[in-house]
Amino acid sequence: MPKGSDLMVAALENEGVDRIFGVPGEENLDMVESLRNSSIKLVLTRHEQSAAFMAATYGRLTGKPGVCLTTLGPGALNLTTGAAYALLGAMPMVMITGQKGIMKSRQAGFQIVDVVTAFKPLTKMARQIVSTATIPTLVRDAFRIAMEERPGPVLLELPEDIAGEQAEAIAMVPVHPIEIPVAHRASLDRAADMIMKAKRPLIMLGAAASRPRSTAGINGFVRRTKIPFFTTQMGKGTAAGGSNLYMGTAALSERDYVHEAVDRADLIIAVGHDTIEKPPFIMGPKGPQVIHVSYTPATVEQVYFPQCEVVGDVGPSLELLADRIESRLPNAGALLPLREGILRSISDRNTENRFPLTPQRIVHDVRQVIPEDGIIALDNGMYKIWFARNYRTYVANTVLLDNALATMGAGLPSAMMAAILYPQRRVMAVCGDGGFMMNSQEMETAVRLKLNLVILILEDSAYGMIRWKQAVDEFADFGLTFGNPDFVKYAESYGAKGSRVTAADGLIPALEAAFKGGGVHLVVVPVDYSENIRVLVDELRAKVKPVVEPAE
Ligand SMILES: Cc1ncc(C[n+]2csc(CCOP(=O)(O)OP(=O)(O)O)c2C)c(N)n1
Ligand SMILES: [Mg+2]
Repeated sequence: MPKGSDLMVAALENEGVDRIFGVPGEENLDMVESLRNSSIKLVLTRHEQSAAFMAATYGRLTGKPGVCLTTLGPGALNLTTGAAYALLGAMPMVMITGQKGIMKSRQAGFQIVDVVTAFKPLTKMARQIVSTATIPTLVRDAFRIAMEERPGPVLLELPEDIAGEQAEAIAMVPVHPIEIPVAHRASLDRAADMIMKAKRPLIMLGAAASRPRSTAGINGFVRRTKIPFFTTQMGKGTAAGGSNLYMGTAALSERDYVHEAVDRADLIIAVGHDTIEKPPFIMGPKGPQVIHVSYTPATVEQVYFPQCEVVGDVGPSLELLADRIESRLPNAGALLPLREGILRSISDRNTENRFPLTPQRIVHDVRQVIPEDGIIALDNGMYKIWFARNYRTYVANTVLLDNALATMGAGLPSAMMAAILYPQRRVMAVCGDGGFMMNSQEMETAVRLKLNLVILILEDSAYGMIRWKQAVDEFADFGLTFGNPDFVKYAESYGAKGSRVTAADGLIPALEAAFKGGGVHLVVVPVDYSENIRVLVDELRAKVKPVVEPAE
């Protein structure tokens, strides 16, 4: 006779789960035993937060929920940041947490936290399993909810006594693919009409454009309409073939070079924009009209209120839209003449020989050693703006950054997940010295899993981004610097390799050697952040004047 945890594991196998990330507690021991006898691998991490970041990234990259496992109370609560990361980032994830028995209370209140309630605002669904008979349906429903648009995290709490209880053998619920309707004909006609009338159209590719199912249709749309496009930070790389139409990435909300095109556009076709991202541009009463094309309707925000919507499966809907407008757009390329100037300004001084290295030089050099399909996973810090702005991408999901929760600490775990899924590609984590230390213990996991992974640490001995904001806002330089361990020795103590860049032309050879050597290799590069103020404040203020005054 199976027990509850056997049914749980069978239900997970039924969903095609191959790995579970986490840190078990004693309440999960039935579950661990059932996993031992299953096809599913248990991947231990050194903190539950990284297990959640890894599971969420699995969901982001595959479209299927990643799964993580923790004990009750303290273990479960360590998932909160990961849950928020998946919720804001629209990444499908299933969290399974333990709990004390619910039929008897032999330890009174020890370690008991109302986890289900705590996770309500952080998930699409949070449920306690109260009977073995409901396990197959609850698991199937959890996966459906996690995967469905807009994807996100769900939590199932499996109490110890339900996990250990003898159960009837119950049939699993068959899995069927998620069907998303295509946009309505009337909305496609309305959008086609607006695009054909536009004098200076521009496409924007946003976060939902990066969903694994979106990208083929998007490429076709850009190629067939020949309308130039820009991307949000999380939409980078989604139009591969059309990169000669690429106008830039909006890493700032206004007054960057790319906004010269945005401000002049009279129509923006926003594909997959999700307003959890820091605004890529700010809509105002006089600015461009916006057509919102996505899986779900636009949330109306002060800075985003599209005049037309095309809601449905993005790829096929865009195909139908392209059918209506292809070869009927005399003004498609109206904004293209701005392209060269924008891209030239962005790549200004990116081979400068200064040491410590400038952020522009670091982005430039990283691009040289990462092939088109190579993946960089960024943590959160000042360099994220530079990578979003300056790093050219050709393939969807080759820059994994978080412009949603924008949490520190996810860079290394998300890179590890990418390295597990794509062992044949070059994968690199890019972290600040602050963010890296928030989950650096996962170096051990990466070494244990024998991953091929390069970790680049930008060292400024500070929470640089906040220090920059402090300076921009004219506060005194105070309270944001720290000391670091010797990162090379730190890497070596985990059985990884480490190297330090000591000259401006040392980064490319260090990264090449790290990739060629294989295994886990940490490279430290000192960064000169004086460029933050020089470029992102002074230069942009002087050179880029807003064409349209944004709304307050
Ligand atoms: C978990 C978390 N804590 C705090 C912040 C606020 N924050 C954003 S960037 C940053 C500094 C990052 O420092 P570091 O990783 O060294 O990168 P740097 O900006 O120095 O390159 C901080 C504290 C955050 N986003 N996430
Ligand atoms: Mg730093």
